[in-house]
Amino acid sequence: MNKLLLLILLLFCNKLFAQQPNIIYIMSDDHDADAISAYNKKLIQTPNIDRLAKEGIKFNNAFVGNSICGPARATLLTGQHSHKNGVIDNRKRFDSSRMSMPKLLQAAGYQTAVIGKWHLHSYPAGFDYWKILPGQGLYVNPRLIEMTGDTITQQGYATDVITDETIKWLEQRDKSKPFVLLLHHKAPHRYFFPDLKYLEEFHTKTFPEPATLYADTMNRSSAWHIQTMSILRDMQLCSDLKVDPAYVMDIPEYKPDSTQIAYYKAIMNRVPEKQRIRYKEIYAERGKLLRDLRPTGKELLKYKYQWYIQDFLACVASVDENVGRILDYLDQKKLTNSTAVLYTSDQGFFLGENGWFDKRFAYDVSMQTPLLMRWPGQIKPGSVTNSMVQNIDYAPTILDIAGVPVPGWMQGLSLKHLVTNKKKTLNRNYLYYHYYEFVRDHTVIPHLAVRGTRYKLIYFYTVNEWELYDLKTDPQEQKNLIKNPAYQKTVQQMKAELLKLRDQYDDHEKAGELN
Ligand code: SGN
Ligand code: CA
Repeated sequence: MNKLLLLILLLFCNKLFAQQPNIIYIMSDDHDADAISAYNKKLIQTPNIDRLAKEGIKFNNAFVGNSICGPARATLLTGQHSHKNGVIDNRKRFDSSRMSMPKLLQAAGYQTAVIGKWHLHSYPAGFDYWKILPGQGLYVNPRLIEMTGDTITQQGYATDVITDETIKWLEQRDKSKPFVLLLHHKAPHRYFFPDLKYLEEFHTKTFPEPATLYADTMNRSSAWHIQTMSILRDMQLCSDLKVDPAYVMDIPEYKPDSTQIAYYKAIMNRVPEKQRIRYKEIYAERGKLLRDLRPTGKELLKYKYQWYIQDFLACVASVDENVGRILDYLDQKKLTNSTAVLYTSDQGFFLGENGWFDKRFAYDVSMQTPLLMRWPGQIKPGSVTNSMVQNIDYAPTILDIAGVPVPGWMQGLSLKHLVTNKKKTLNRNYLYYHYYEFVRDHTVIPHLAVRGTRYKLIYFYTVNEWELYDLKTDPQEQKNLIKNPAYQKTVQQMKAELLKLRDQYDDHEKAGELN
């Protein structure tokens, strides 16, 4: 009798699971949408990532709530803004005893896994399987922490290794259950170290410069003055751009510090011996040019920009190739139709706009993130949406796709009905933003922001400075309208929206009273 009951229960579960899709969430690190050809054709071709747009939906207006790594990851797990999930900056540890999206999925019978970058200081919880990079992780022969707590070294290039590990797990998972897999790449994060085959392809290319590459950032607000994310001034020759220190050691204006020299030595020691000569040969071209031409100022920026973009895009090429490996795997195993696939980044990234690299600012370049989603049979191929969505929405969306109720404490909205076309818009006209991390790295002043479809208001609260941008007439956010008499009504209205969101999301600790 009991056996019969068990059998009925098992059959019921199987039927239930058969209807529950698998979900693969792929997130790379610092991958700006401009470096995906589905968004922008001027820099790189990414046919595999584009396949998700072709066979699914592309979000033109996906944003984060705090443009930095750890916070974006904690938001993915909780569907909450930083002040609620506790990870307001990269130094904070995620309290893994908290309830989270993976724990809810696990309780609903899903098999859960996370592989790759984690960066939340505590170990993952709510996952049946995990294998993570310690901290930022390494590009070459990365170390990986296993569930036993042991750290192993895996030979190979990080983006390939993380995908190998993912496919290994997909092969040995319990195939009777649906799964949710978080695949988190390290690339194309700083110091942008490419696989040799893609460096070969990209190091000879010349890329178009953004319109604001040579913008004067010193005579604007305090935040623009204080930031240290300038390609010309802050991007380092021997680490970021892999110039052999031997070429620039004796040139005062290029002289590398000990960190850069140590990095160059370490990375060249780590690359496979067979490739080392070629890596050095390619990068020697940069050293020779500096030694022989001694460019400075704009001329130097011109070269640094090209070298930066070459390496960055070559890293992206590996990410694209490896997204292709996952999609091929799904095809081969006939899992494509039963699996929803999402691709995104932890946030956007400056690719030379304002002369900058890095992220952090509430400006669209860094607040925006790519988001593509394929879910066969549910999302119409080739769909595009301009609805404003935010990374607080990812956890509710994944739960909703899995058929698991979204708890009230999550602050995001499920995008399921938006992507399946059952709902035309989300009931939300403004997005909330709060950046906290004021550190030596890039020294971006903390700020609050509110983004509507037309205007954005930013408040750098530690220096009491405001900015207002008209995103329609000034999408590059170059003209601060805060003091313009014609915009004072808009300023008041946006301030009211900011206060409303602050109350709604219950964020009252850091910024004090707004006035
Ligand atoms: C490192 C980088 C920074 C970067 C932060 C945060 N410096 O500290 O450029 O902003 O990580 O990046 S480095 O010299 O160590 O490369 S994040 O993606 O983890 O948020
Ligand atoms: Ca990042």
